[in-house]
Amino acid sequence: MSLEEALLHLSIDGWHVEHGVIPPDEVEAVRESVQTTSDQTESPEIQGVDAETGLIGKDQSLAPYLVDERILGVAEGLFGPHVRVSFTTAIINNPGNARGGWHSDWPFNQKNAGHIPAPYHDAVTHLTTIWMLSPFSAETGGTLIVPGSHRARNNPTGGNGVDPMAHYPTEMQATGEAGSVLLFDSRLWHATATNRGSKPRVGVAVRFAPWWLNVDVLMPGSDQRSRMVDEVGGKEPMQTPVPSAVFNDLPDNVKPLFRHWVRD
Ligand SMILES: O=C(O)CCC(=O)C(=O)O
Repeated sequence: MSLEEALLHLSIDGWHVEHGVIPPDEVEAVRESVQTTSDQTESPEIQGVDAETGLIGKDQSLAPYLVDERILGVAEGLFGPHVRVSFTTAIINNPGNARGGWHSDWPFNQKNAGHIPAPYHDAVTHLTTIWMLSPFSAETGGTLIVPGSHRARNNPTGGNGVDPMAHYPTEMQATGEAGSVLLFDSRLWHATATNRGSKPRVGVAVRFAPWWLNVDVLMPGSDQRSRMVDEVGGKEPMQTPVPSAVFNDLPDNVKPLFRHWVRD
């Protein structure tokens, strides 16, 4: 699929799967590395799901693939040449994990301290990509999505009348073989599905932000985070900084995506 077609799908449907981004003979090594790095911390929100935040500072196995034109080209097509990565989070859905609630991602999740209040504007502002390091299928728990929901001005985290835990009539699952990437407008309603297979479903969420979107609230110790989260007991995901030693070893074409997050 051409870049133009991918951007069209994203604008109309709110999501798109790009197949074969990580070659089949390389994806196994990335999956093993990410699984080894993940310290099996269960997400406080969803039983059976392990989440490793700030992954790039701990594991760089995915780094060379992030600049693939089929992914970075979309991010730059939406946000211009100074696009930045805002989150890298390993997500491991262990067999039998609970189903999660419908939500839009940061900064549209109305339960986070850092959110754009609903009714929010109708413009693409943040891009979520989920890298499938093992097969995503109906059985293994391919991400649940509601196509077209990115155009709504609110989502089920904001009390919009949709029960976050109920099946939605037009829901479907995004599927793909290992090495594929699910891309979606971060406003798209989505949810964790139950893994009914026998092996962990391994993914990495990499989110992209335009240069003009303030991501400081995600940085531990930042003044923005202090005033919006720490001082008022707010809830907000956190992304640990990238140490300069790690940053210096990243491929040169990957560095621009992370230079704003380097701290020692
Ligand atoms: O792992 C999935 O399929 C969904 C993850 C998710 O909902 C999220 O990262 O916001």
